[in-house]
Amino acid sequence: ARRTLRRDAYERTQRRLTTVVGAPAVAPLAEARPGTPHRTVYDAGHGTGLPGEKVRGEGDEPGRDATVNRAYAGLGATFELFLKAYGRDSIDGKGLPMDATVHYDEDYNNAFWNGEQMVFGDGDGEIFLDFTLPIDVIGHELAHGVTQYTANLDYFGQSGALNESVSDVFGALIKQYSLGQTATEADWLIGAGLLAPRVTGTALRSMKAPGTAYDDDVLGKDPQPATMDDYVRTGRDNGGVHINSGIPNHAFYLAATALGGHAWERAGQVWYDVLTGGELEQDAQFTDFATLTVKAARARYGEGDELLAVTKAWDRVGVRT
Ligand code: ASN
Ligand code: ZN
Repeated sequence: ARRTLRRDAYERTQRRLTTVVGAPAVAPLAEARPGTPHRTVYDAGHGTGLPGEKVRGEGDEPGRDATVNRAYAGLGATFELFLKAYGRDSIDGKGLPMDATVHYDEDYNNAFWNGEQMVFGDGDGEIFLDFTLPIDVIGHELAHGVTQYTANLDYFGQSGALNESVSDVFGALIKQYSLGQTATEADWLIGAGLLAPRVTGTALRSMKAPGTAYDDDVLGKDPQPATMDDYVRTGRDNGGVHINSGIPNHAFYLAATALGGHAWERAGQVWYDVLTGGELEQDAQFTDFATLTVKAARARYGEGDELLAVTKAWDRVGVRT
């Protein structure tokens, strides 16, 4: 019964969050010099007031709180990938200051982008640990900000699953970039190290093998499909945005590993071009996104390996291009 209660509370949180994630942005004024991050980390002290007390600003030395230091480093790694790989200056492309609040609420089992800033819970220690532990989770939440300022994909159904997938793609790339990993060296997991020891699983999601990240009494089985054959029709989770994201996630994994080398360079560039190119509609479906990746691969790299890898990847997950 306790487990059921905990799971219900978790799902209520998830439902509440999805409304928060869709909130419109109010952009703070940019203060950083072009090409440098402007990070601020706040501590909510286990309350829900945002942003909380400022505990580390840009250029400040690390303090005693490892959660604060991880959030600061994760914001920096995200800023660096977008700048060095794609020439993008922060979340909005115009040097937007990056704010994060840690120690949000008590036993809070999530992290989210609220339209303006990052928020991280500490986890309850029974299902989840501290949400700043996986750098790809930090990257995932910040990538929601990038999507909001670019394609602004509607957070429902297939466009919502694309919104989720784009966050997983760039989250994974931020981890790979910060570790200097190639596509074949990477684990392609989202949230490795986040599950509490008693949970049977490796991560929140797997881009390599969607549906295999966990299988557990409390969390249930990872519901993600890898291909359109297993597409899940549901009204929950905004129409399965965290579920069907497995399909575009797996397509990216297939394209990136077929190409080899650093996934942020060619596969990542193609996905970035689609996200920011102005042709992706807010209500885009999988096939719309897939078609644009083919177009973007051809535009940037011509009739070569990139075009072939991208086309084959979508074909293998059953999405028409
Ligand atoms: N951490 C979740 C996400 O970024 C929050 C949510 O359920 N919307 O997708
Ligand atoms: Zn997300």
